[in-house]
Amino acid sequence: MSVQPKWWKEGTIYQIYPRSFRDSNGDGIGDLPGIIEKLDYLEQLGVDILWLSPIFKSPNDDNGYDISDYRDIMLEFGTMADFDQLLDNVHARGMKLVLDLVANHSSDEHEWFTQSRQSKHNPYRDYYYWRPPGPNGGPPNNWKSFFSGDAWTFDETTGEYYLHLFSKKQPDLNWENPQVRREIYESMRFWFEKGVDGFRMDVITLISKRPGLPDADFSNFWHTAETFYANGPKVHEFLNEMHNQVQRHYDVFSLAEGVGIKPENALEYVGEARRELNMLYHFDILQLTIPDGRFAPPVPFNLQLLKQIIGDWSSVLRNGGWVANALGNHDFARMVSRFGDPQRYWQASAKLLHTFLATLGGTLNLYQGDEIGMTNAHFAHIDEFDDIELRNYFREHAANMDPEKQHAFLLDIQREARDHARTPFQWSAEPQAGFTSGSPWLKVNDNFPTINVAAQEEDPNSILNYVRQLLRFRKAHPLLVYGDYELLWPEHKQVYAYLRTDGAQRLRVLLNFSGKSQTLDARPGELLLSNYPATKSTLAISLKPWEARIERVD
Ligand code: TEU
Ligand code: CA
Repeated sequence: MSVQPKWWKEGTIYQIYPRSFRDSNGDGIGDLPGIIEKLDYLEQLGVDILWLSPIFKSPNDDNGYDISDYRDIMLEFGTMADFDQLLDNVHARGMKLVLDLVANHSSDEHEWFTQSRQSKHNPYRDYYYWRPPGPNGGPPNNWKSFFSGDAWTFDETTGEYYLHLFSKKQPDLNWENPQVRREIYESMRFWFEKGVDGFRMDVITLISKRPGLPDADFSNFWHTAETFYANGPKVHEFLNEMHNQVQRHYDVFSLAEGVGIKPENALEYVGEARRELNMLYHFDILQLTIPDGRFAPPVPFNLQLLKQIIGDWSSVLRNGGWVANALGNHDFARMVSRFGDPQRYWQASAKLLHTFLATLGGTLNLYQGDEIGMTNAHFAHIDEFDDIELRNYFREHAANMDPEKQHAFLLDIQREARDHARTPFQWSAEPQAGFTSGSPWLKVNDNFPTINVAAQEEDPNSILNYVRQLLRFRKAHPLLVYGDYELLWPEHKQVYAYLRTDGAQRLRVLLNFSGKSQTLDARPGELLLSNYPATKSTLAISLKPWEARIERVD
């Protein structure tokens, strides 16, 4: 591999959703001192880079993805002194800290917007997209929001509409305005000067809108989001300017949330020569079972499609691009519930999914709680949900249904709800899973007495200890980061097998994505790691249900 080694390629990223990680002061909301309390745990897990979902001042309409001050800490999470202590403690351990830059939109409570909405001549007016009503007096065009309804809200004060691709409390920033870009770059410098090691960039592919804001076809929202909202005509101009003005002056990295980025256009964003962003995570696997969005009918898990996706993305790595591999984050239901078998093979399937992630080329990106196999929760009533995306969708579609229909509708749409990933981290079997001494902002999953860190800490066969072993193994085998990838038994419907090689060593990964034993017509290799106890080698490879094996082969 001609790839240039980098710390952000070899390091394992661990995403923390601070609101749900650990509450240190009993108000039921996770906070920065809570993260400091758990740095020993994170260091022992073996992760290298902590990505925190937004910690900036916010009214929390979308739990921090609506920023009202880009240079101050959210009240609920603590103070700037807490942040400085967290950053120092993380660096003292040789770990890195990455923040979440939400620059496509701000909060409507940001001073820029409170100014902007005051008058058409306010100096901040053009920080946002304001337009007069359309010919019929309604919104200026037919754009829809990710969070249901129109992407425009009418503002009485100046008799115009403002654009918000997400909630109405998340007005889109006008990146065509050089002053907006300067403000964002200044905010980035503020954190880089403090020593922050990079940014995950929220929906960064949406910052350039189609000129004239023309109508679009919204018959399939997610398709329109990926092909019309994303990858606008100036997105690369803006990102190149951001790189030249800010990023290139620091030893930092940028991780794009790659809405609309495919293997075909990935190198435009993350090709090293492009001097734009360093890596991206894509939605091809995250949306594998929900290709039309989380509330549309799901499609069955398709292993052949997963093999195809990994193959396509491995070409990006081969051609000088870089990706972060994730099976979950704060926007998706729990990976073991989505892609594993939490009922019959919870432990084996969780370990298999981690083995898959840890043996892929690119940067490994874990999400809090997946290392102990946290699962989806059960929500019985709409009031138990926090997420604005689901609550808006429910209100838009079910408000007038009779209670019985409403209940059925809620059971249906909660399958892929984002709240599943946001239930408090399960530390122990103590009240509220040891997350808080108060009452948690979101309910704790009922299974916390059995699924928690304390229960797994001393169990050598736990998911937690397997993940620790996996991360050590990955660190000891850089070919898993930089090596070549070759698919084996491509047609097999239940087994995903591939080679990772660097010309010296050849590691074969065997993953039985099924609840049935499978055999492969090949001699077993030298077993290095498995989620089952080693068995005596036979003439053929036999894989137990959800068995994952890493072997050395000649
Ligand atoms: O997510 C963008 C995005 O596409 C996700 O919101 C998700 O795919 C969506 O729920 C559509 O199904 C980013 C953040 O990760 C997310 O938490 C924010 O809600 C969103 O942007 C707005 O900032
Ligand atoms: Ca707290």
